[in-house]
Amino acid sequence: MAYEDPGWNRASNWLNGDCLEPKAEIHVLGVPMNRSVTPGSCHLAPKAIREALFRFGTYSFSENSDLRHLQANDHGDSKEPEALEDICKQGRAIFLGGDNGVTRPAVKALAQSQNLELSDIGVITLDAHLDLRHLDDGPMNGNPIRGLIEDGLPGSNIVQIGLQSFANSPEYAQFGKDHKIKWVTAEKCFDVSFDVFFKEILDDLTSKTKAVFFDLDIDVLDRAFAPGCPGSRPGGLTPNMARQAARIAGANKKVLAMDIVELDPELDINSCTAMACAACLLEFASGVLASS
Ligand SMILES: [Mn+2]
Repeated sequence: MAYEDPGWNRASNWLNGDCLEPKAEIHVLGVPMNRSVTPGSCHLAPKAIREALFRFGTYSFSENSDLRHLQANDHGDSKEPEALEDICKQGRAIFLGGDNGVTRPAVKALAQSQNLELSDIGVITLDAHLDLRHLDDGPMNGNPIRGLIEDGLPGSNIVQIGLQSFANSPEYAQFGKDHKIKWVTAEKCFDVSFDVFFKEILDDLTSKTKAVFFDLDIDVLDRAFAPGCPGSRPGGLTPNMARQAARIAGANKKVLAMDIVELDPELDINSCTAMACAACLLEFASGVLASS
C-alpha cells in the first residue's frame, strides 16, 4: 500500500477529478494507436502515463499554482475520429498516444471541431524526425506530417523542432523544403535560451493561424532520458526543455490541443520515459491554468 498524506495531493487523483473551485478545464483522451515503422507496444502508453501521474503532485513551483484549480476530465481511451473531435469540442485537449500516427487524425479533429480548414491550423512539433515518409502503406507513425500536407495543411503552417542528423533522409528533407516547413535542429535548441526561443516561434505561428496543435513526440528527448521510445537518439533534448515547451504551449490560448506520443512502456527503464510524458502533461495543464 502506498503511503497517503492528505497534505500531498497526487496528480493521479487530479486526473480522476479531484479539484478545488476550478477556474478552467482540460480534457484528456488516450488514443492507443500502434502501427509503427519499428513494431512495438505504444498502445500501452495511455495506461503507463496515467500510472506515472501517481508519482507527481499538483503543485507547480514555476507557476506557484495548484492544478486542482483546473478541472481535469479523463475520457478514457478511443481511436475513433468522432471521439477525438468530440474532445476538441469540449475544450482544450491532451491526447495520449499511441504512436505518432495519432497526430494526423487529431489535427483533423481539431480543425473540424472548430469549423476550420486545415489551412487555418498551425502545427508545432517537438520531434527528432520529419515524419514525412510516403503514404503508400497507409497511415503509420512515420508519416503523419506527410499525411496532413496531403490532406491540405500548408507546410508553411508547420514548425518542427528538435530534428536530428542521421535520423532522416535527404528525399524527405527535400519534400519538406519544397513545402516550406520551418525546421529547428536539436543542436540549435542547445545554442539558445530554449524557453525564450520556443515562445517566439510559437507566438509567430499563432499570429499566422487560427488554432495550433502541439505534437510532442517523446523521441525528441535524448535516448538517456527516453529509453522507452523506439526513435529516441543520443543528442536529443532534455526533459526540462520539453517541459518548458509544454508549459509555454499550454499558456498560449490558441494552442487548443496537444498530443504526447511514441512512449513504448515495454522498452522503458524505471519509468523514465513515462514520467517524462506525465511531467509534460502536467506542464501543459499548468500553462492552461495560468492562461485562464
Ligand atoms: Mn514523430
